[in-house]
Amino acid sequence: MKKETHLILALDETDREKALNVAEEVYDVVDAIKVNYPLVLSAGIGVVEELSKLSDVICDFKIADIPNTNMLIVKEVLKHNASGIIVHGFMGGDSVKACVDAAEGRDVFVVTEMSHPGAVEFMQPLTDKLAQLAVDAGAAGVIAPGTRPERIKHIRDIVGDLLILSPGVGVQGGKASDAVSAGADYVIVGRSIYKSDNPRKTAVEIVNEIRGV
Ligand code: OMP
Repeated sequence: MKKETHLILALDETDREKALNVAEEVYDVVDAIKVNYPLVLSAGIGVVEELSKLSDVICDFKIADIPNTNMLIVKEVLKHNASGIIVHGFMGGDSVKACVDAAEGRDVFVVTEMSHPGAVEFMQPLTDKLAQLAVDAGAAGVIAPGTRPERIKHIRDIVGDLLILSPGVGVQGGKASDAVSAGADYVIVGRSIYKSDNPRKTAVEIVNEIRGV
C-alpha cells in the first residue's frame, strides 16, 4: 500500500453507483479504499475487484473465527484482488496467524482498540495484549482509535514499526492531524468524505491537514 497522502477512504456507501462515483472522484487523493459489510452486502463481493482497478482495497471484514474458517475467508477475499484485510485478535494468536499465513504476503491488520465509546468496556483492558499479538503473528499493522490520540501513542510503543491505521476521524470526533501527530501512519475516513457534497474537496482538505503535521 502506498504512503503518499496517509488517507484511506472508508467506502460504506450502500448505493453501488454512488459508491463507485465517490471512488472515481477521490481514488487519486487516497492511499487505499476500505470496504466493509455495508457495501459488499449491498453490491456484492465483485465490487472489491472493481475498486481494485482504481486503488488498493482493504477488506474490513473484521474476521473473528477459528483458524480454519479464518483461512477460508481470507483465501476467498484474495480471489477478488484485495490488498489487505482487517481481522480481530481476541480469538487468539492461532486464529490471527491463520489469516497471516493465508494472506500470502498481503497485508493483515489486527484491531487493537476500536474508536467508539463502547470499546473501553471490553477491548481497552486487552489492548496491550492485542497489539503484542499483532506483532507476534507477523501482521502488517494494527487498527488504533483515531478518537483517542493518546491511545495511538501508547499502541505505537508496543507495535514498533508496524503500520497504524486510525479510524474515527470526522463524524466520530477524531481529528486527522491529531491522529497522525500521535503516530498513525494512515487515517481512515468514511462519512465525512462519502456523504460530503464535494467528496474530493473534503478529501483534499483532510490531506492538507495531515501534510501540515
Ligand atoms: P466513519 O465513522 O464514517 O468515518 O467510518 C469509519 C470506518 O472505520 C467504518 O468503516 C468503521 O467500520 C471503521 N472502523 C471504525 O470506525 N472504528 C474502528 O475501531 C475500526 C474500524 C475499522 O476497522 O476500520
